[in-house]
Amino acid sequence: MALLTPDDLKNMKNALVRNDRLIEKLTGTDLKTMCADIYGTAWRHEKIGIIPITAGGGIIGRFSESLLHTIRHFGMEGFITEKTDVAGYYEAVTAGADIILMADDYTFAAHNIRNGKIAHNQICTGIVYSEVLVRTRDEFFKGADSGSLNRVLAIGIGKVGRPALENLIARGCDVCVYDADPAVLDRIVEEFDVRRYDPEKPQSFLKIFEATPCADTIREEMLIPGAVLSTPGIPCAIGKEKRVKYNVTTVQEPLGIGTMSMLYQVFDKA
Ligand code: NAD
Ligand code: 2YH
Repeated sequence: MALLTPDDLKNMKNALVRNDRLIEKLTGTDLKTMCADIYGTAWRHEKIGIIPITAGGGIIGRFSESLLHTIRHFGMEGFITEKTDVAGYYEAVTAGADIILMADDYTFAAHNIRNGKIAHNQICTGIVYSEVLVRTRDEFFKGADSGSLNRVLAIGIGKVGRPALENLIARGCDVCVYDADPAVLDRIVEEFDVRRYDPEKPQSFLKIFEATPCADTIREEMLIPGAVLSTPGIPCAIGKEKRVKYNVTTVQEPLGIGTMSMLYQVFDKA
């Protein structure tokens, strides 16, 4: 299980602003509007309680603070409990929290204690990053071959990649999959109507989704110049040199985009 580190979060404030603007440029709507549209929900001034959790690897520096920053950046109300764990849960509920955010080493959950809805970070992250590709407007890819616009390469079909893949298929994309684990790849091509990416017979793409814990997973031959890469994977799947050489637009941020997706999943219907 890849745990976030304080270092992963040190530039998240800038990254959140940059990525929100980028999402608007690509899709025509900002992150908040996009999440509301994905889930058909709306924020109705629910108060969000963030509980630091000491279990397992313990408190991660900047984690709760980054969640609070995300909430406030998007104009919502929230607080971090002074106490941790069960005492923090009691504090959050008695202080009037409608939604609880908390994470241990395995699960980062949002629980709306008014309507009972619960969201999982890995699922919601996969959904929102894959939706960025689905919603990127064709005009963004000036002069591109129209056959490439619906094709997506999905790399890393784990706990984030799988819900992303399911969403891409449900949204009508023609998906090619790659995972470094041959057993995962075999299972996925058997289960879903998708093609396997064969590194021996490279293909190039305008739209790439990536969710692995490895750097540099995007090979040059996978890229059509001007491609959009939507990747929650940490560290980033592409280095600066390749990004510049192929003019790749990269959506990547370590925590806030997935958190917004979780919150909108647990809000009430619009
Ligand atoms: P996971 O372990 O469940 O899945 C990762 C998948 O990637 C596995 O199937 C693995 O075989 C595959 N893989 C590993 N190395 C590869 C490589 N070099 N090439 C191709 N495939 C490779 O992990 P996960 O929970 O799905 O998380 C994936 C990444 O997303 C992690 O880096 C995690 O920290 C990150 N993440 C980010 C956010 C965010 O908000 N940005 C949220 C959740 C997870
Ligand atoms: O980073 C994690 C895990 N990988 C689960 C999240 C899935 N993307 N957990 C964060 C732990 C936070 C810590 N317990 C705290 O500071 O409260």
